Amino acid sequence: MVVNRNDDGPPVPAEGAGLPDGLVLMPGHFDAAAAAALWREITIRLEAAPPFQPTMPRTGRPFSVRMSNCGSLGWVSDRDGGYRYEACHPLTGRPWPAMPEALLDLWRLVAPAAPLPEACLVNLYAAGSRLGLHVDADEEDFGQPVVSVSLGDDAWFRIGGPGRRDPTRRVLLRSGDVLVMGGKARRCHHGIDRILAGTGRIAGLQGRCNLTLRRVRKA
Ligand code: MD6
Ligand code: FE
Repeated sequence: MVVNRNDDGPPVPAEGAGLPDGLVLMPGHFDAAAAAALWREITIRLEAAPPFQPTMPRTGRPFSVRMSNCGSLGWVSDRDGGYRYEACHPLTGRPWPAMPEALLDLWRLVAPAAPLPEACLVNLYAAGSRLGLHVDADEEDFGQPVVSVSLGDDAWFRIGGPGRRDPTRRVLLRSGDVLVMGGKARRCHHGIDRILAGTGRIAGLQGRCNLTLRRVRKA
């Protein structure tokens, strides 16, 4: 994994030590003020597109994470339709709110060659929420990275390999951190083991919010 402490330009890929190539962590890319400003942008959008609780395909089991989206496409899941991208909110039927400009700027910085993302998935974690190991696999274009921003409480992120049983390692994600999964890391299993409740310092954010930017359709 590359740990990028220099925010002057796009992250430079390098050989990782035990973590997949193409995984880049930019600790504190958003400072406290920028993280708080980004959260305010998200709260405005959550009023128009309220968080919903997705359910697993087939079983209908609810996720412990609540979700919403910004952008022209949003990730949704329910028992009958499964994992997919939709242009409208499943409950309101309205189009998703626009992507915050700060997130488009982030994408241009870390993925300057990539077409702009259509989707920003907003994941909201309460104290006991977790997200099981998964691969982001509902996009047409695996050639583009997934870029994530963490806000609020710290969380233990787990990442393995392309195989479900590959060995895993954990990485602490803190408020303001940016994590990029490109290259080989794009197809690696990952999830959230645990939220460290009460560690966040953003006004009006209890728990953790994670934003994942994805290019969904082939350009
Ligand atoms: C989370 N993140 O941090 C969950 N996926 O709450 C993800 O599932 C994720 O952080 C793809 C790329 C980066 C991520
Ligand atoms: Fe993911």
